Amino acid sequence: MYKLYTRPGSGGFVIEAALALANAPFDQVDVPKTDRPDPAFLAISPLNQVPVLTLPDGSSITESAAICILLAERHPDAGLAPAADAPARADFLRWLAFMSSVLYPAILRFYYAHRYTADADGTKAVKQAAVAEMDRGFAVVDAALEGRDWVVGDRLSLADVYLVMLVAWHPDPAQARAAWPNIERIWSGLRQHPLMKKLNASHEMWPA
Ligand SMILES: N[C@@H](CCC(=O)N[C@@H](CS)C(=O)NCC(=O)O)C(=O)O
Repeated sequence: MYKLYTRPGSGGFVIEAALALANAPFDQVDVPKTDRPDPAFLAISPLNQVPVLTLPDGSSITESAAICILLAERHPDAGLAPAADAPARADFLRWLAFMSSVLYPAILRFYYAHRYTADADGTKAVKQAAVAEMDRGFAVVDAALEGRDWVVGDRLSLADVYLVMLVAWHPDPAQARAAWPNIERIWSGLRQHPLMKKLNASHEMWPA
């Protein structure tokens, strides 16, 4: 049985979605936000971050993109990602890596701005730069989605769920929806998806 360490409104959103889409039972542990983390949690998540997935063999894995890829590999019938030999596989890997290495860190710089400056008055500038960088990244994704129904291939994959999770964290979601119509097309579809609605009820990623 899997065990997912998560928190409402966190990157655990996409992992919960993956496990649900794969019909994989899991225990859920909500990890409180604290500056005094439990040493047992630090042993599996040295940066004190969620999500963390403990696998049935007892080992644990951090990094949302890696967890998505692993779950897609372990549950091939769920169609969480294009198969390893499918034409859309390269796009899946590309965009998942882009989102986790460009967009997610920019979002973190906004919400944890104090970590990115030694200047007590510097957080405003860090936040401004973080928004500019996330906007640059979302614009790249939006341009790539022109004329597309899904981020990769011709069906829902974890790349769509990951993208929607990230854009929902944009500090100005209304501006995001207006600025990136191709992302908004996918997001508006997923806002009607029964599983996303269910997850949103606990994660409150966007207004119901
Ligand atoms: N690179 C990690 C980032 C995970 C991350 O930053 N998680 C946030 C919640 S969305 C967190 O736990 N932050 C707490 C902290 O950094 O103190 C991933 O992709 O999973």
